Amino acid sequence: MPSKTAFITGASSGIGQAAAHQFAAGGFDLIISARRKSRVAELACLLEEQYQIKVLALELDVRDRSAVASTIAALPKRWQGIDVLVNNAGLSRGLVTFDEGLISDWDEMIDTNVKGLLYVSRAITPLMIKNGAGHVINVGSIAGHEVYLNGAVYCASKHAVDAITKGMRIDLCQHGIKVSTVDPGLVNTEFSKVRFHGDQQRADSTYNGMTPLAAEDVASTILWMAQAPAHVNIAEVLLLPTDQAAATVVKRNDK
Ligand code: NDP
Ligand code: 8X3
Repeated sequence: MPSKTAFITGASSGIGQAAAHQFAAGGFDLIISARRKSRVAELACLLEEQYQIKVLALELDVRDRSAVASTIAALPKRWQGIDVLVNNAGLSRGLVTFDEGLISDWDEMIDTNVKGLLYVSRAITPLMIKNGAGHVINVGSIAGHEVYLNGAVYCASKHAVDAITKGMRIDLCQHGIKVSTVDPGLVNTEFSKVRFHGDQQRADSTYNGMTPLAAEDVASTILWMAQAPAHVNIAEVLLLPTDQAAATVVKRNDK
């Protein structure tokens, strides 16, 4: 049986990188992308060697509309049969009240989490339609289910991902394309360091006294969704650490 191909955005770190490992172990050929080319290039070499699969590493800023369109249009024919798209690239910037929010942070979140996901999906779903099948798995968040203090714009961006997921599912159903979302709670990745503009101490304090999800926990869920039988769409998974009951309800063993 020919191998399947998965395209994973934001594969240079965290959930995307872990997903690349797990899809590779599952026998998928991979297109992996991120802005940090050296990281995805290194990962590609490692995965090809470890799992005897083919990996194409792309430098791609999902906010760059024309780069997204031209990069995907220029994919060699061999890479145009994309079975699974994991829209994972995303970030949070800042955790402050609305009146103190930096508009540059808001732009970055909306441009990446919402517009970037749209650009990539718009370029790849016509290829899936041409192939007569496909599966788009969006990485949403508990922040797409709830709004919490100081998180208005990040939460808005993930609420938008939720709406886009539902809309894509409705529009693409007629073409046999599955559209799903995995919505994690707290996951210990580079996410909090990015949110706090590089403040590692503040980032680490996010997980004080609790056990967060690991990137691998989310990655194995994404792979499970991708490997469901053709007639089954695992449409939505809310994935929380046992220590987390809601966005801001976290059991902590404070010293
Ligand atoms: P990381 O910061 O570890 O990884 C984020 C990835 O996104 C990196 O590979 C980064 O690559 C990529 N990325 C960011 N901006 C862009 C861009 N403009 N173009 C292309 N790639 C980009 O965080 P996570 O792994 O945690 O985050 C992955 C997804 O999971 C995000 O969508 C996030 O919102 C979501 N999520 C995270 C949770 C958490 O608690 N960690 C919980 C719920 C959801 P590079 O910088 O090299 O471009
Ligand atoms: C990331 C998890 O709780 O910081 O989406 O919104 S949270």
